[in-house]
Amino acid sequence: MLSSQSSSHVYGIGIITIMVGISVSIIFYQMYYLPESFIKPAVAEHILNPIEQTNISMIPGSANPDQQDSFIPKLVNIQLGIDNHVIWINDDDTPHTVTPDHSIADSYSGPFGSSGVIKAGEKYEFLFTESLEIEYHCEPHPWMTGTLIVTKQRF
Ligand SMILES: [Cu+2]
Repeated sequence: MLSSQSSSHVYGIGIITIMVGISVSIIFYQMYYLPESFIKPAVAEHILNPIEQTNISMIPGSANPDQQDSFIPKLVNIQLGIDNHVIWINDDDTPHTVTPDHSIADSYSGPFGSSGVIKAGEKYEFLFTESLEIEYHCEPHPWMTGTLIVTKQRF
């Protein structure tokens, strides 16, 4: 008699635990998984992991307005799935920024542009996942300019 009572008690706790577990899973799914899947569009694997990266250097002396070159290369054509992972490297001894002339965002990677200055020796990187054209500059040195043209892969 005693043992059957205690076993039904254990059984009850088991049911409650499962119910709570299911509720928590549903809440977690709705709060975290669903909004995430709505925000992030599905991007093809070859675009998320391109075969090459594009390097753009901020060359020494870029802070000097008399210098012709700053972002090298200045105009870059990028192909999605080939070289759409772009890295700016500050090879100068002065902090610079990568700032779009007009604010622009990639629907997967978010707003484009360095969040603050890129110090000497540091870098800023961005993964492009859709076709767009960006003109950008350096905030403290507006004569430093560059252009990116991102297009779909050409066969
Ligand atoms: Cu600068």
